[in-house]
Amino acid sequence: MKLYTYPNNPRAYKALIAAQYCGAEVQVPPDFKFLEDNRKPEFLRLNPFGQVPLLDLGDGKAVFESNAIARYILESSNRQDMLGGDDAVQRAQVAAFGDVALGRIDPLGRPLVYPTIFPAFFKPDKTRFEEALEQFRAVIGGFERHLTDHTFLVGERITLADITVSMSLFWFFEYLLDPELLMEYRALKRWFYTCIGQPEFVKVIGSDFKPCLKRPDHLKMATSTNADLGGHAGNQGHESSDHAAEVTEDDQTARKPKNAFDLLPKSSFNLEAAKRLYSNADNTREVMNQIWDTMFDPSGYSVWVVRYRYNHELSKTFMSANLLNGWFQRMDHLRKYLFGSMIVFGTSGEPGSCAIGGAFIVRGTGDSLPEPLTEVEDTDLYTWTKADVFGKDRDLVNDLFAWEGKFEGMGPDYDGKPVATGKNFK
Ligand SMILES: N[C@@H](CCC(=O)N[C@@H](CS)C(=O)NCC(=O)O)C(=O)O
Repeated sequence: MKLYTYPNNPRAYKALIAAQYCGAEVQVPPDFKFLEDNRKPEFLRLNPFGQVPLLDLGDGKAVFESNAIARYILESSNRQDMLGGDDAVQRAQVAAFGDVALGRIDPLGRPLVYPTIFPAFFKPDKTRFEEALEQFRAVIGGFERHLTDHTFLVGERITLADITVSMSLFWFFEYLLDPELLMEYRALKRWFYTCIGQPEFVKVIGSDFKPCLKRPDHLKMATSTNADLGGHAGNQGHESSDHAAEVTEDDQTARKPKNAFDLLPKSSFNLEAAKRLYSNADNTREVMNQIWDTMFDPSGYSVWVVRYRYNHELSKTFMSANLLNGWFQRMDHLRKYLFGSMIVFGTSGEPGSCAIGGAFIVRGTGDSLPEPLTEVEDTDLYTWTKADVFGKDRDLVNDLFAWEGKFEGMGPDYDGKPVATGKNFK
């Protein structure tokens, strides 16, 4: 099967992610020329609308429309479970969420994010932006409502609906939904990062998704009168498309901050040696004491106890572990500066039957977390409390690194819950 598309197209990602879930072979011809080849008669015979992505099955057969393509790939590989299985209601729900993605999210790309992604083709339009943002908030508000008490969109596992909707939202997360705007959509954010952290998604989109940290200036200007969005100070003079291109470049630079960890004074603590010692330990608690007493440098590093803020939503241990996997992948670039031990507590059951907590050694000693860490999307899904490993918190921190113990002081979310699994960030 051949998938015609231009590179990095989230609509094409739907098919490629679906293929990862069922092991289907999908080739993306690298020599396909978008806006040229899709206008040729032989392409129009396969898709009369001349659009990509298009799945070419050979022998003159093809499937067009991104949701239909992903559906076909799953269906033809017997992954009916990902289409809602035998349950007619779930099948309809999978289709319904896909329809919302195509009908209500995708059309808002043009006013809301295309001027940033394709500044040469789309000029920002302030009035249209305002209107579209209202419409967008109405749609994502619906998803937020649904996801507040659902882990995934349909049923208890990833389905085609999660693929189609997350990929429709992909560019919005990348170019529009900055942390300020996302404050109101925490469940949506949690769900989106859970989806893109799944190994099948990571194989297609990579593990270094760069979220929107700062809305491009021309969009800030457009929202500067919107009290709802916090009333950004107006920026003048960014209306022309030339400026839009400039702003986009500035924004790209802003998204790659210099690493504040590297600017800190040298420390005597060899974090990598501590990680090695820990990994080879027979008695973790003993080794942690050795690390604190003979290696640790409190003038260069700090220790934090970390608690998931939304334990009341967690009902499955494997999904909780997936949250950690996704988070760790997104923090991959910070391994040199951090050493963490996170635990999934509890057993699968009702919401709140699981909890996530752990401890991290972090480069830097300030009372707030260093910026490179706060820039990782998942960081604010957790509360971070500085721990005193030379006093009252040593036992708790040692328990958290050892994945066993009394865990005294973790709080009521954790009380009486057994350790289900542990994961290290090292
Ligand atoms: N609903 C369609 C939309 C496809 C679409 O808009 N494709 C764009 C590129 S992402 C395209 O081919 N545009 C060229 C054209 O319309 O001529 C889908 O999800 O597959």
